[in-house]
Amino acid sequence: MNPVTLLVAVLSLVAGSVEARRRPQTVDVSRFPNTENPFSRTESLAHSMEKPYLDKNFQSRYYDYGGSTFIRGDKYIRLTPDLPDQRGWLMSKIPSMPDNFQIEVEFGIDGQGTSIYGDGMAIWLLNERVTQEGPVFGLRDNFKGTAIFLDTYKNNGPGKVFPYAMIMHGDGQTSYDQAHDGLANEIAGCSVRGLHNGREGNRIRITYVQGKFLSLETDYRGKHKWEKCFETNQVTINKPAFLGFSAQTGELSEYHDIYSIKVYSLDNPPASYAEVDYYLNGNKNAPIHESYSSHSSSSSSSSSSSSSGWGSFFLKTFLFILVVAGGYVGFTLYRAKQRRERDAFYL
Ligand SMILES: [Ca+2]
Repeated sequence: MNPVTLLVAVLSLVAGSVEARRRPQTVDVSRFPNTENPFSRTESLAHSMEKPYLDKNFQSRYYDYGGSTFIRGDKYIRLTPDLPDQRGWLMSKIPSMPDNFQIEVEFGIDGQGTSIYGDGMAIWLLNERVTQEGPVFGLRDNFKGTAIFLDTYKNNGPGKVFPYAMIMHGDGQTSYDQAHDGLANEIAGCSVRGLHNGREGNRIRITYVQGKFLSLETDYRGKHKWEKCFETNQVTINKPAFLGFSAQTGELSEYHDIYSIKVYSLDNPPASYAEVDYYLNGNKNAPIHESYSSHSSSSSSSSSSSSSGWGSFFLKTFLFILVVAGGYVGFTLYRAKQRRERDAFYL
């Protein structure tokens, strides 16, 4: 192709992409018109636990608990006290997790130890019901299902700041990588520094939408602001799924308390974490993604994200033209050289 023709073709392609970029790529603000309850969240009472946790016969209809766990109806579900070598668990009796869900857990992890403490807490979505104590945050190893670990003690996690949250999928045979804080099977994770503190109001939220994503958010130290720890599309929650919680201490200790568990089904689920951040957290600078409908967005977020988008777009276009121009000069020089050589040959 003639280099000039090539350049013209490239410029028209660039012009075409300008038109494409004008279409909204922000979270579509018209996708969930019900702003009060955008994803049609419905609480699943069969999974929720709130004070006083137990009925008048001191039973829970939907959960079993064991090991070091004890429940004070006016205060907490204490998975472990701040004592060494404790293992405790709480496990749902019913495997019917909704297809798309949010789990919100309010909890507290603290104790006498101010700089070293351990070992941490786990949230389980298990394909088989496990009520057996063991070395993986209080529950037995070789689990089948998905686990999120809030690891407060660094065994050997180079480069990581602890406490550290991570997600792992267990196939029933793979062991938790105890020596390296789960590194061998970590799908996603983040540092949750500051999570070890005694205040009520520490929360985590897990959002799962089948075939789309799973995200973990935290809100601690009384900030009342959800922050993303991670999102991943590498996790599938298989069924049956028993929701469980467990914790353990070793030589070092801390208490692990749960104040409340709330599980919601998302009947009109978000398609991405960006939609959670936009609709539930009110983060109008949520990461942008392709719009789902032809409605155009006129919110301030679209103008702010598109203006930053324009900056990078012009930079990219400039670099692209530079490369094409460079190629053209190179090609011209090459042709001139060839011509000189040919002329030299014929002389
Ligand atoms: Ca650890």
